[in-house]
Amino acid sequence: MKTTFVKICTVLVTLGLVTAARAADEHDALPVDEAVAVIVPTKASKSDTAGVIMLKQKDGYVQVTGEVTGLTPGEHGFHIHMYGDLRADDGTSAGGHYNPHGKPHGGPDSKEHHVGDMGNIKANADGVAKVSAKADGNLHHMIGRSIVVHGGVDDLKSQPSGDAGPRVGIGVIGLAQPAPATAAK
Ligand SMILES: [Cu+2]
Ligand SMILES: [Zn+2]
Repeated sequence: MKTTFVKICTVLVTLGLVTAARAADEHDALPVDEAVAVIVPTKASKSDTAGVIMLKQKDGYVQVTGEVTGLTPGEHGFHIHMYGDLRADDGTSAGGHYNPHGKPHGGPDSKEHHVGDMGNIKANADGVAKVSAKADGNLHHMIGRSIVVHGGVDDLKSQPSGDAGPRVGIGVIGLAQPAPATAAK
């Protein structure tokens, strides 16, 4: 009797594991081709930072494009941060740079750097920065994290985050609607 019970339990556990594994496979198979982060000012910055950043999965990397406005002219640190958590007024609830491989901070062209290290974006005299950056890896793993724009320049070497100053803009990376919403009225 006891043996039968153990056998049944083993079968049930195995079934459970198989089901879980299948669910994980299906989850991984979900196509995540395009994501969007709508940048809003952090409350603490009292800035007008705003923007829309698109993230597209390419072969082995993620292409990051868009525009950020309301910046002071010059360079601003631009990163993917760990969490899509906007609870703190100063953006610190987004955590540190997205760094799944435990690397030191650097620039996108440094030999070693965080996956989230996209260097700086450069605002013109009108405070507008065109964004054209790259992040290594898989867009799927960036969903639910955030993009942060800093008040200062990322020096691409200071640890742990390039001494880029306060977080002035932040946006959660979310799935983009596949067909762009064209003037839905
Ligand atoms: Cu940052
Ligand atoms: Zn970094």
